[in-house]
Amino acid sequence: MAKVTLYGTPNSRATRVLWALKELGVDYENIPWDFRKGETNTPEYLAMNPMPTLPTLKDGNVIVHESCAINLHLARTYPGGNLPKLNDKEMSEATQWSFWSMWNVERHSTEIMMHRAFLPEAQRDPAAADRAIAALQRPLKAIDGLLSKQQFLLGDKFTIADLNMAAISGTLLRFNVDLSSFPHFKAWLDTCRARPAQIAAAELQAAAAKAA
Ligand SMILES: N[C@@H](CCC(=O)N[C@@H](CS)C(=O)NCC(=O)O)C(=O)O
Repeated sequence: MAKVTLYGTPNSRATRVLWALKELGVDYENIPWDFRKGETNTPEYLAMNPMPTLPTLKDGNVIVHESCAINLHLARTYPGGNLPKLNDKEMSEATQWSFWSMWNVERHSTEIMMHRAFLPEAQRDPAAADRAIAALQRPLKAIDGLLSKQQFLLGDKFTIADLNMAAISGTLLRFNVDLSSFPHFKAWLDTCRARPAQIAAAELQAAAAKAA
């Protein structure tokens, strides 16, 4: 029997969790429910996550939603595979960078994605995407500065902190956001996203998108 169950089509933020599961080598089952088909709007799903959003993870009697929180849970509970075991200080820092990424990067990258692709054409506002790109400049400058001094967010090793931030930052590549002013961030992002576990998760996402 699989150790954990991940609810969410790979064609969603569940991909982030698939990346972590593959890095850690945790045995999992994926139930590919899709919000686009109303599959998360059922009493069964809403009992696990009061929002009909993906993903959600069930690990024994622990149920966690929010992709970055799921990944931190997995890294803490199943250290191993390709990810180093973190001590308490490092886990606090990984939590910090995960929250940081959601507020400083994902908030804006989601806006870009909505206004460049996901909203019905009549509702898209190119100026909103431009404002989101402008808002990204300050956090990207900060993280570029940090990564000019060290290889990864916590120092010299790839950790769940890098995974969460690089998973979130993938949207910037997808929508061709100009990263030329942030060469250290771009190099770090390319390194993270070249990892075999990320490539495997991205393949699952592409297959799910194709089948949809
Ligand atoms: N911050 C949440 C975002 C969850 C989320 O919005 N997921 C999208 C799929 S990528 C969703 O389920 N959207 C459906 C909806 O908003 O109704 C996370 O990282 O897990």
